[in-house]
Amino acid sequence: MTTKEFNVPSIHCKHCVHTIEMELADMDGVKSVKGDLDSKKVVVEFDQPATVESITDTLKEINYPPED
Ligand SMILES: [Cu+2]
Repeated sequence: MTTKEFNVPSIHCKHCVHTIEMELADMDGVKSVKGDLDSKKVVVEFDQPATVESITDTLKEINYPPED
């Protein structure tokens, strides 16, 4: 299991957090997703076939691109 924290500056309300949590939780290999409105961070626990790259791609597709 890998845990990765993503910075997602475009999170601006609880609906954003909800959308991100639902979309990422839908991915094969993603075990848990916890988004935080105040810090604009999303913590994802995952195994293969999910990867940092595939999670990043999904976040971009739904218009919540992660930043370093
Ligand atoms: Cu929002």
